[in-house]
Amino acid sequence: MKINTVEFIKSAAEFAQAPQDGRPHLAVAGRSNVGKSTLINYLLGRRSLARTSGKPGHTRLLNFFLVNEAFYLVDLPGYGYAAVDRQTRGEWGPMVHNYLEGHPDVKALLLLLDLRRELGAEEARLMDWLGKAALPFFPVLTKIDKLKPQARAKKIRVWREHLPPEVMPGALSPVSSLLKIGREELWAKVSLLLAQEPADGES
Ligand SMILES: Nc1nc2c(ncn2[C@@H]2O[C@H](COP(=O)(O)OP(=O)(O)O)[C@@H](O)[C@H]2O)c(=O)[nH]1
Ligand SMILES: [Mg+2]
Repeated sequence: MKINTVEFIKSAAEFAQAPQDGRPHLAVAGRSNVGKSTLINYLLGRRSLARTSGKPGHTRLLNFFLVNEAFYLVDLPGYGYAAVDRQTRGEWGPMVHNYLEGHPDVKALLLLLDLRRELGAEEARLMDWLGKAALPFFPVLTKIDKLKPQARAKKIRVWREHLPPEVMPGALSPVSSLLKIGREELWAKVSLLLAQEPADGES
């Protein structure tokens, strides 16, 4: 994907503040520290557009980036999937949930998973909920540079085996924002969902 323009549009604390102009949204979700902001910078070819931080829980807002004036890439708060866990209470939990479920332009979600971890109960619940909400999602394994090639390949196989059956084996995208691996493959998977005719009468 060629990135011609990227514009930070806004941070929203509420669903109602999200841009809604007919352009598709691609949301990026995952635990704090999984590498969401770093991946967004890598995907967009910008060094520090989305704020990155080693501190967990840094981002608590929905951050909207307009790409090529065609679609929004949305940096969700960490633990975004806690929104679907009724046991979890949090200020931004319901916000993410409402946004993903209620916004008409949300087309797909990148669900980031740290290669070195294992599928957690929250992620399994989130995938289940996304399936019920009929929201397509793409699992992305982050930080693959953290393991040496042999261990990495083994771990990727384990992830493939543990993902829910409705997730196609080819849907899993291993990436390293650090070593710059996986960008074009990931864009190729999601770009069809983001392709659309320009909206009528738009300025
Ligand atoms: N080794 C390595 N570290 C990464 C990678 N992506 C992110 N990180 C580091 O992981 C930490 C958390 O990243 P960040 O993007 O802020 O995560 P977020 O909380 O999900 O937005 C930062 O210290 C990043 O430098 C990667 O591909 N490889
Ligand atoms: Mg972040």
